Amino acid sequence: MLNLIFNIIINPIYNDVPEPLQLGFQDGASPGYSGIVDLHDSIFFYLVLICVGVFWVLGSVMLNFSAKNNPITYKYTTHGTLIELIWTITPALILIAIAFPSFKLLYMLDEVISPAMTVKVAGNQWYWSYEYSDFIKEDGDAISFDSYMIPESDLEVGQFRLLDVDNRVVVPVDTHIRFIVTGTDVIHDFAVPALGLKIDAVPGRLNQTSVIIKRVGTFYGQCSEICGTYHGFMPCVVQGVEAENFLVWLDQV
Ligand SMILES: *[C@@H]1O[C@H](CO)[C@@H](O)[C@H](O)[C@H]1NC(C)=O
Ligand SMILES: [Cu+2]
Repeated sequence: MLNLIFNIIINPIYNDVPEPLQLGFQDGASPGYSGIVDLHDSIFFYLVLICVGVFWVLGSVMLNFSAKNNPITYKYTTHGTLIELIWTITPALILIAIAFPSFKLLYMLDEVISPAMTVKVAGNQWYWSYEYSDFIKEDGDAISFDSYMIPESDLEVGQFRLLDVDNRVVVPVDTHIRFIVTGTDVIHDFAVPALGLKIDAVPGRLNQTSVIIKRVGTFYGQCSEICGTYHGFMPCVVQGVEAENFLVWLDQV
C-alpha cells in the first residue's frame, strides 16, 4: 500500500524497480513470486507468535522474579517436566509447519514444465549476455547480444541509475520461458525480484529455471553473487511484452 502511494505521488510511471526507503516487496508478476510472498507472509505469522511469546515470558520473569518483588529464591525448583515438554514439542511442531510449505514451494519452483521457449543467460565480468537459441537469424546463428549497464553520464530522463541496460531481455508474457544460466569467468547470479527469479550462474555448469510472466512490464534485477569490482554495475533487465510485439522485436534484433 505504502509503495502504491509512493508510486502514484513520486513516480507515476509504472515500473518494477526498488524504491527509496522501500520496506515491502515489489509488485510481483509471476506465480512463483506470489508463492514466495505467500510463504513469507505465513512464516511471518509464526515470527510474530514466537516474538510475542518469548518477550511475554521474558518480561514476566523480569517483573515477577526481580529481587524486589521476589526476595526469596525458589532454590529447589530446578525443573518441571510438563513445561519442558511443552517448550520442546511446540517449537518442533512450528518448525514442521514452516518446513512443509517451504519445501513444497522450493520443489515447485525447481520444476521446469515444458517450456515454450528457452533463453540462455551467461554472466560475465561485468555484463550479461543472452542467447535465444530457438530463433535463428539468416546467417544461421542464434539471436544473441550483450547487455551492459548504462553509465550514469549517459542516462536519459526516465532511466534508472545502476539499473537500466542498453539491451533488455525481451520475452513474451503468458508464456512458459526457460532460462538456462551459466557463468563464463566467476560465479554471478541472475536475479529479478518481481519475477521471483534468482539463480546462480556458475562457470562450467548449467542451471535452469523457468518463469511465466503474468503482465506486460519491465522488470529490474541485479547480479546477486559478489563477482568482483563491478558487481554492482551489471543489472539484469527483463521486459515482458505481448506475443505480437515479441515477434516485432525478433524481427528488429
Ligand atoms: C545452480 O548451480 C549451483 C552449482 O551447480 C548450485 O549450487 C545451485 O544450487 C543451483 N541452483 C540455483 C537455483 O542457484
Ligand atoms: Cu555479481
